[in-house]
Amino acid sequence: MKKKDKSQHIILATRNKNKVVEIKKIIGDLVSFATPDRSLQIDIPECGRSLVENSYAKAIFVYRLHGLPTLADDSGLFVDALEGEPGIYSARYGRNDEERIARLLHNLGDAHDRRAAFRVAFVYCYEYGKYEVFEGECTGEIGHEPKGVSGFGYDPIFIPRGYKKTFAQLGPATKNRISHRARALRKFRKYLLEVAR
Ligand code: ITT
Repeated sequence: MKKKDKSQHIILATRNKNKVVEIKKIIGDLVSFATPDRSLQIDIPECGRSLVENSYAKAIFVYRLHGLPTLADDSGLFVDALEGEPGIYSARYGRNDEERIARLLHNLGDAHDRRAAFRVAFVYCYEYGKYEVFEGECTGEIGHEPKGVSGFGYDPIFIPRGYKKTFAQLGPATKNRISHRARALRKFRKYLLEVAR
């Protein structure tokens, strides 16, 4: 069982700088990540029917550009009372975070059932046609108004289970321990340590 050579870069197929920060924070001690501008300028269509399909599309697209091991992340917030919305459409729910949050709170109204889950699917493409999937989930509920300034996206309205504050109030140390992304990346870490060379 060999630890992955830290001098070998893994390309991160995302244009979301906040994701890059979180991923590096959670697993950056094990591998080095690169995010070349060339790939980030290309808008990869998310037309899959699941997080895994979208993540796979991003990973394979960027792998084809660089021919280097590539990790992609597709994530979303699934709200029970909205039948899973915005789900895989989380990024397209509005033009910016403010609009997306406002739309979600409007659609949810004063619903009593505010249960929700952040989900993520990472696809790691390490050779042409060869890939692994790592999924993570963090359950919780939707607050009544945005609170906190840390993190990104829907963090100001998501209260993880077992807590009374939103991800945006709890801050990066807590989020990066319990989040959907942290859970999935722990599986990726295990894979790199035990399986990958
Ligand atoms: P890439 O496709 O370039 O990776 P993106 O921001 O478009 O970046 P997604 O397609 O995965 O990412 O869309 C996910 C949406 O869910 C987007 O609006 C994010 O802000 C939001 N999101 C994902 N992870 C989140 C997290 O940990 N906290 C809050 N919001 C999150």
